[in-house]
Amino acid sequence: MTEIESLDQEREKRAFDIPEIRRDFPILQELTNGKPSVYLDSTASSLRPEQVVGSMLDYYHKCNANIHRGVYRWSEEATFKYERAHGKVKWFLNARSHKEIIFTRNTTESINLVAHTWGRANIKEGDEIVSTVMEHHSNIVPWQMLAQEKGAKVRYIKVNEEGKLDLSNIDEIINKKTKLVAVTHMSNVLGTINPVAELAKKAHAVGALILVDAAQSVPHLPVDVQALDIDFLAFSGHKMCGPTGIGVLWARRHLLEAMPPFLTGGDMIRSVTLEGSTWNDLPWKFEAGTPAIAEGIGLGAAVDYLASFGMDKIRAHEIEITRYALGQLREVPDLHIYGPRKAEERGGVVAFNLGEVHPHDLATMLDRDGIAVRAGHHCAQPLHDFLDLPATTRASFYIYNTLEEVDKLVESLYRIRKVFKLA
Ligand code: C6P
Repeated sequence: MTEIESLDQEREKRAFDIPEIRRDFPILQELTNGKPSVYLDSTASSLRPEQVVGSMLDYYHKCNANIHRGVYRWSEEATFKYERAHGKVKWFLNARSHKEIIFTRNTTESINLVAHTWGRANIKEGDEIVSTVMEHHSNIVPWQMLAQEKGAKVRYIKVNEEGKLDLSNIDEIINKKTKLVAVTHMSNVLGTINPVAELAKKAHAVGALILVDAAQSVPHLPVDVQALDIDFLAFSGHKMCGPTGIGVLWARRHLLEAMPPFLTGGDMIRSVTLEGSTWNDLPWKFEAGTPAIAEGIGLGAAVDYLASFGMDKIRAHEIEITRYALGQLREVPDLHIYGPRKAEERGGVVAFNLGEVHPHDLATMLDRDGIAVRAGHHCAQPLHDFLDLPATTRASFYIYNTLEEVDKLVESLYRIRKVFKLA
């Protein structure tokens, strides 16, 4: 507990100085095709600072052992660090207890955990699950599978022309049959930030629960689960300067207590006899087998890293860079940008199309200039179908990106226009 309090003391002490931040990411010194690397794909996966990689190396170099098993010093130290990482995440989300913090592999596993445990126990024939057309596949497919199994129905909130949720018929969509609202906090394509607190009120008013896919919000905005008054929250470590292979499910404690376990075996039990088993305390009831120990410790270090600036400063930087990018990109002829007009209403994600140029060709040409973006449907095929688009090109920004990098993107797009004779 003292450790968690000391984290509180350390937070927001560091100035948001981009050249200094960039020094924490040695990979930014690597050249791409002989040019300085411009990494504009943090929505897919962020880069990781030395502080995070160092925390994992420390585990391997100084206390490499399994956790919750040994009574020797290395094992106790590893256990302490791994458990403390849960405490850091608890603090980061303003959760009520570290018992509400389950470490999973990623957002996808967190959502599947809820579908397989809470979902199977609570969704019945005729029930409705409400999602949206802007979801990532990982917040659609588990609900479709569950609905199929149970004879339930998945309904979708549409998006309007500006790429915001169309809430005009929300009281018809969220109704007495609704048992769960599963919605993304921030779209990974449009960048739209959804009114999660408002949707939580709507869900609760009809006796439903709300699950928030926070894969794109937790890395970029202050997220307070108590203020949002939600029930489940899922996110990944690798999009917030943490390692791959580690993610989080936060849920209200009483829900986790009532849910059956997901994976079963070692560490998640209190006792096992040949006749049956009982379950360990939270959060370990949901962390079966040897977990991703180094990655869990790395996630704790990522929380320390982001907290050292404060999420407000990170959000302010992203609004600035997104506003600048939207302004510059809107000047590029034939460029069509998707999502809300105002930077304040979206995250640092800008998806676009350049005339008839195929997004994969565009991304390949940008790579020649050292610029990394993603092209395709970004695991949001229903959204692209809804917008009648086969694919988009997507640039995304994080703490280490600069306005000069936006200029490089824009210059490169002008060059590509000429190659494709769009001028
Ligand atoms: N989106 C992207 O390039 P995982 O893969 O489980 O860590 O995260 C899944 C996920 C869930 N929800 C949203 C809103 C997401 O953006 C993602 C991951 C990446 O857009 C990789 S497909």
